[in-house]
Amino acid sequence: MNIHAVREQFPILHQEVNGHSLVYLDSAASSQKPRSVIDAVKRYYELDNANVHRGVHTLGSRATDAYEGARAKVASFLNAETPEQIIFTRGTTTALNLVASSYARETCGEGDEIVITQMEHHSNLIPWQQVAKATGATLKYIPLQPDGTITLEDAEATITPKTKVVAMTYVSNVLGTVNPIKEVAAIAHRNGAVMVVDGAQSTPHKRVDVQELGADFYAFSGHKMCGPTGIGALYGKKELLNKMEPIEFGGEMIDFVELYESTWKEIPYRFEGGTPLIAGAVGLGAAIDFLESIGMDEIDRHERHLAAYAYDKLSAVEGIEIYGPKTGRVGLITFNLEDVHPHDVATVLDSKGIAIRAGHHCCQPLMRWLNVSATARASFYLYNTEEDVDALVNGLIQTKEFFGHAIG
Ligand code: 7TS
Repeated sequence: MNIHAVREQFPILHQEVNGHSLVYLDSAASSQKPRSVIDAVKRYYELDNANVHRGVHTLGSRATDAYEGARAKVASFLNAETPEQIIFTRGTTTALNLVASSYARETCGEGDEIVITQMEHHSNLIPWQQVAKATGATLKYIPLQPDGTITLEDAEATITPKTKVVAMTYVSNVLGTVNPIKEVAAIAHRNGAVMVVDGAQSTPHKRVDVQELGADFYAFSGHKMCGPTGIGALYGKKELLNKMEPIEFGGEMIDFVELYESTWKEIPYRFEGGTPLIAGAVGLGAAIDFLESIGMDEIDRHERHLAAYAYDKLSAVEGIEIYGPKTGRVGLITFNLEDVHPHDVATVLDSKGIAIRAGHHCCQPLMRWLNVSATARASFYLYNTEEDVDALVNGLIQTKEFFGHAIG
């Protein structure tokens, strides 16, 4: 991978912020977009724009082909069995809520169990709380080890024949750990439960094969993987999707509408009521082409190298605490500096053109488990370099000095 050629393709990276060259280390929140994605969206609006699945006119056919072409690209990217198992959504949050509201509310009842972990993003936690409240099912947590990982023994002990749903993130957006989804899915299936995978932080960074993982449902967001905001998808096993009722009703998702009854289209259309984000899907398709042109294994390798480099360099900063295990992590590092609030860390770094995230990262239960109210987080993507990490480390040393003097 030629990092300079990659960086050339991201126009936004070549600017100064607060008088310094931008160092963007917040891709876990949202990634930047390459020229090819920006151009695909622009080209769509300039040449092909029309509504989909409707008219017979040429632009309508082109827009439909572009939209359905993007669905086929997503299916192939995830190794889904067929494109109709890909439902376009606004992103991971909407996709997980669809599974919770449509599948889980119908499937769970009093005495049943839903199993998750304490490292889940709120998007893969609150929907299950709500299902548990509405159905009388019990929400159970696979405990975390001191380093934030889970063990298969604990998964075996928590998942029982009463479990109907196991929902877990593939990659933690705070700890950077990769969960053993394939093994947990096997335990879920042995107990008759479905496996729901939050792929928000895995899909951008590593090769994903939903069939090999044993995922019954898999959710992800386009904006974290070089695509536009407002588009993502839910993959589901065909027999499960076919049984599910839509949760949004209106145009485009129906077969026949009578005065008091209606029937639904087949999957995926019954879950895509209303005019979809066509340009977003086109942009997502272009993002997949872009990522595949570099290679997911190559991206994974680059980020692991950066994460290891950053872990070593950051560990040498006095007074830093890094959360999560040293090895087996993807390209993000969550930390705190002794005696400096993470928001102050992020503010000082921003004044030097370095963008990181500070806060609870939509993981309040995990923050509580870590015994902190907030942390700082630097996250890397294919366009980041060792120089970016060096800038971060220097920025942190200066932050410490600045606050050290302020306190002293
Ligand atoms: N699941 C995980 C693991 C995530 O990291 C995120 C977003 C979501 C779900 C929700 O994705 P959305 O696209 O529907 O919003 N995580 C982050 C983050 O870590 N910082 O900002 C957003």
